[in-house]
Amino acid sequence: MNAAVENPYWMPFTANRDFNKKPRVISGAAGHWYTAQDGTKLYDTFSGLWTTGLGHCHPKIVEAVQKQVATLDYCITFQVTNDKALALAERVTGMAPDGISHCFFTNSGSESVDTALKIALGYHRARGEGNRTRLIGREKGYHGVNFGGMSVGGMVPNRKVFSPALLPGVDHMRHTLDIERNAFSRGLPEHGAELAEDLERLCLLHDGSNIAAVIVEPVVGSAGVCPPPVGYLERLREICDAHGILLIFDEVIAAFGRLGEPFGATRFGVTPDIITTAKGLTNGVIPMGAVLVRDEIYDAFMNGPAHMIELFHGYTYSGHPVAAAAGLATMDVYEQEGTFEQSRGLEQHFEDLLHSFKDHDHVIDVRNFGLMGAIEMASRPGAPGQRGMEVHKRCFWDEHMVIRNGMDILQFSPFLNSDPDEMEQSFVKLRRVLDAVE
Ligand code: PXG
Ligand code: PLP
Repeated sequence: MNAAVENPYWMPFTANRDFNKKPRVISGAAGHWYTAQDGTKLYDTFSGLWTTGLGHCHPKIVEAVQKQVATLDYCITFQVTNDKALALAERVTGMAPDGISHCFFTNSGSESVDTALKIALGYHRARGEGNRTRLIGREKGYHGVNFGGMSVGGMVPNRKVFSPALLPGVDHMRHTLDIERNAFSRGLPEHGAELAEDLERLCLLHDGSNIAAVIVEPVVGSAGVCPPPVGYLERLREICDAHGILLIFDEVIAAFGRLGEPFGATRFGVTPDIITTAKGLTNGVIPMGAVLVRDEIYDAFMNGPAHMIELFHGYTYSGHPVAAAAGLATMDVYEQEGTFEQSRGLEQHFEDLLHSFKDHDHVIDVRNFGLMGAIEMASRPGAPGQRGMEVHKRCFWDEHMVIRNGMDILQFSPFLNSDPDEMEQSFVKLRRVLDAVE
């Protein structure tokens, strides 16, 4: 097939023309391995797309989904709900920090973020502070691709084309990646807590009373795994408290075991006002997201005539019963198999394997926290991203391994229940590839 002409699928975040020259197509999976269309088994180093921490086709989740789809396939989601959505809301808020006991369902991380921003604006207005409209994000932040998330996000290529259409009234703090001072930090970098003062400066500039919310990923994911400097998140929380600003943790990647805890918030001991999630909520099996909010936020909306809708927001598929059944089965497995503890137990091994690349000629930094890791390679002069793409393709074709690269940064999201030897083998394969590429 001449895929460049014939492939009708416009693939997301993909170099379509390059892909079409030699398509990489998966048609099956089990546990920690994908099966390509030609039958080749490929090791998955990225748990899907940070999604599938329990491995692929987990029998308990498969069973729950099969049963649900034959019992209640869909149910109107407005003014009526289904038993699975109710049960999942109870389950997820039960794992959250104290004081967070309501959640709103979405279908993705992008929808969770836009929902969170809308809730933040609605909350302030409901309390008579409708002037609090400014939103603060951070350079290198990834908050999905919808207009709100893109506006607070800080990934240049995602914003460039849409720049004139982004939300007004948004500012960005500086990012915290500082390779000069923090290269090859194991875990949280030592330097950079002072960058949280950017928020204080924005409060001075606009007056804090005009700022609605600040959104950050507790550990930056997409932009190449940047753990927060020691003390940084704590300081953001203090500044938000001092100015009445809502703190949103975007935990689309961090939640549900990736940091060895139910949430990044619980791992760091810093409680935000809103937590956005998706991915690990259903092990990636059915698309679903959830936005968790502090009780004061929910309560602020519960005014006015009781027969009236309090929040004019919702998706056709909010709380979809099949997604919720997948979510419930996922939570069951996390609990029954002790997944979060298992994830925590793998951290040291993962860190050691990543940092064994410290002395490789191509490598300029290694970063990790929890089961999130990145190896940053130097870019080829005049061709940023080319070396990373070549590593990705060689891993696929030569080593039968799916790895994720963001330009020249290789990202790793091992299974929460990885086999330590398999994990090690994946880095042996990676080393062969790094040695082979120029
Ligand atoms: N927030 C965060 C923190 C994310 O990581 C989203 C929002 C958007 O979620 P949806 O479900 O709308 O994609 C994400 C998604 C990567 C990569 O290579 C990560 C994501 C998406 C695409 C690529 O790290 N995370
Ligand atoms: N566009 C149209 C014409 C619709 O009718 C709807 C939902 O009813 C949407 C967009 C939004 O779709 P969803 O609720 O799946 O986000």
